[in-house]
Amino acid sequence: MTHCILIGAPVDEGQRVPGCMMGPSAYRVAGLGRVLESLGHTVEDRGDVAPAPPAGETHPNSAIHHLPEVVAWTNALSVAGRSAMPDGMPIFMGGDHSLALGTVAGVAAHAKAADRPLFVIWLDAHSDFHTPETTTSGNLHGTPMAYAAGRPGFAPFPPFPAAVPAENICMFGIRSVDPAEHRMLQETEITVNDMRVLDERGIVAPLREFLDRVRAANGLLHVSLDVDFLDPSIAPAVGTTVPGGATFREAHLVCEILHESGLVTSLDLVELNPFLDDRGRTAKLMVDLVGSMMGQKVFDRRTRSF
Ligand code: 6HN
Ligand code: MN
Ligand code: MN
Ligand code: MN
Repeated sequence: MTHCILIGAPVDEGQRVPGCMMGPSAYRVAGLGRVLESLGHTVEDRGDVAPAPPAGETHPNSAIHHLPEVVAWTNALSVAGRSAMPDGMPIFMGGDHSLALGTVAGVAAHAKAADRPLFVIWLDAHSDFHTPETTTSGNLHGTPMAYAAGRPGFAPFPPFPAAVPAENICMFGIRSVDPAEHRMLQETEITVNDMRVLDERGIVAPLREFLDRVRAANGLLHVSLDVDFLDPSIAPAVGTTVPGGATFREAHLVCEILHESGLVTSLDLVELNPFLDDRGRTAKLMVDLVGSMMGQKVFDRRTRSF
């Protein structure tokens, strides 16, 4: 039994398709709390985080938009994440992926204080490995993984509390990487399980290899689940669809194996844009995936939602 702490992060400023701010409401409507309770967990909804007023930071890269807003979210979510960690498992309901600038920072601050290594699994079509200096879209949702890995070039963001070592980062489902991200990733030891790797090896072996490392190190494990990890045919409600994503069963299998591992200590649900959804289908699928990650079994669908 886990104490699940729902934290709404209605962040919309890290990209340009309005609607992600409705994500936390969609997860509540789709029954995220009810599904977790039906699986025997306790649920505490801490409501939506409210950032401080933006402070007016600027950056020489003129492509960047909403920098002060995203910095304010980063500070507020870092505090919310750090303070939730000792109490249970925070589930951050996004909100676009720029929220992970804050959530991973908060979790990393907790890990440092607890003297435990932090591991991150990034389930996404994208590597999100830009820095504010390299982004050409100016959309800061393309940067959180680089921030957590301790890449330079993140001023005026607060210094990342304790960089996550490259060996502790594993990406899954990748199929859209910009040239600058590719160059920077090649300088690191980050494991990039792109769709080609998953086509060839399947999900199970690469995931178990990573989870074995987490277990051996007695690590904390942060899961960042971007809706566009999923194939757009099953998850249309996202502004950055990329064909060739994870299937329904591949995604559930990842979540089921994560559950079996017993290692997950925090979770981001990001990029859901309910305005683009088809009768709540994507929101319901995301809730069902959290169910699998928290113990729902194929032959025990007490809370099957569709
Ligand atoms: N996401 N690499 C592209 C960009 O604009 O930097 C896409 C980023 C997508 C962000 O997946 O959260
Ligand atoms: Mn705006
Ligand atoms: Mn992402
Ligand atoms: Mn993505």
